[in-house]
Amino acid sequence: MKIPPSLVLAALLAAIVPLHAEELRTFRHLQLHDQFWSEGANFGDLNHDGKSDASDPAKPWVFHAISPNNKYGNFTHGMGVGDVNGDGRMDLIEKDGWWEQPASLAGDPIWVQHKWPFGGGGAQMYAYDVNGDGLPDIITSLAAHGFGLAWYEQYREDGESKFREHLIMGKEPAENKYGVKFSEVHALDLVDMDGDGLKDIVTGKRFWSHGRVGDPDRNDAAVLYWFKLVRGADKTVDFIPYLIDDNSGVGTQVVAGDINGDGLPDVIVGNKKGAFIHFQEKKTVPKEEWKKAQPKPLKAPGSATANPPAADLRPNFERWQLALRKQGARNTCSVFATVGAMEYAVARNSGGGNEQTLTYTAAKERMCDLFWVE
Ligand SMILES: [Ca+2]
Ligand SMILES: [Ca+2]
Ligand SMILES: [Ca+2]
Ligand SMILES: [Ca+2]
Repeated sequence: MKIPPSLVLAALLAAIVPLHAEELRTFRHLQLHDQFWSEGANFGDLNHDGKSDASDPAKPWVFHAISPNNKYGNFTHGMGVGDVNGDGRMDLIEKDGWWEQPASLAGDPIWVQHKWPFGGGGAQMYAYDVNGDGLPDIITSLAAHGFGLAWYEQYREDGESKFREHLIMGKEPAENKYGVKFSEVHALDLVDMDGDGLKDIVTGKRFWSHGRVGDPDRNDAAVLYWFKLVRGADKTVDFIPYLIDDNSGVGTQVVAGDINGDGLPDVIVGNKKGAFIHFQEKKTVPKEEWKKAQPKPLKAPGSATANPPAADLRPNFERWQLALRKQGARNTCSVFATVGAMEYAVARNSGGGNEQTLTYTAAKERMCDLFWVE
């Protein structure tokens, strides 16, 4: 019997190749450029050809200068890509202003610089019409290693783009409507987190940017928030801070997107705390429970339930012949310490000595806790 050659080949292959072969996946390392330093990067279709400019990442990327060599540092903070003037061409945004993309990129022209101070150097910056008036505004953190988050409302004056700063969050809790503050605002994403059609800010604290030293409040909780953009009927804007987590924060980047395919944007973080995915979940709850979970605005100064304004008690202490002393790190004077001081003064003036009350005795020892700060 003559055996067909194809059968011979099949038998040979079966002997060589294991029956249950597995797929092995490997990855190629591709270096895009040999000179690139930055504390953050953005992708965008800068040359408006309809394709992301990283559409063929396998080929070396070509460097196009858009500015003179301004001796930017290796660790420059605050940069973004967005159409600032609304002409359909993507502009470059940085902490000192924005660079307007010219009509043609042929010959690599220098882009037109429009100087404007957008903080001291934050993280990823965005052009987005926050208040819905048709003009793109700028969203940025004010200091990657300090404090501050703001949006800059664009307005036009004699055809020029100008910007009005609206602080969302500062150094003190009172600078945010809801009392939120954190430092090291080193990464931002701008994503519609709740699907209401308005983009929201995702940001948080980059815990220990420089390790144990350097950055203010570096040991505070590594919080991660999304700030929900709400436009009021009266054209006002609110960013409601919803806490996502308090033990992860952000890195030099934070990315929000739907990771598990359920339609809800999730948040992914890598930093000195570790690597995290925060899956967004949605559930229907009774109205009371929902209300309880809402961030509460700080009480307005002067309202019936507001905290009393700070009082200067120095004239009283002078009258009671109590020495003024600096109180140390805290910049408030506790009511207990103040009452203790008054008891001390009363007891001394009535000849009761130093042992009249326990509080009074303690107060004498704790005098350094008292009074005022320059
Ligand atoms: Ca533009
Ligand atoms: Ca606007
Ligand atoms: Ca939204
Ligand atoms: Ca999801």
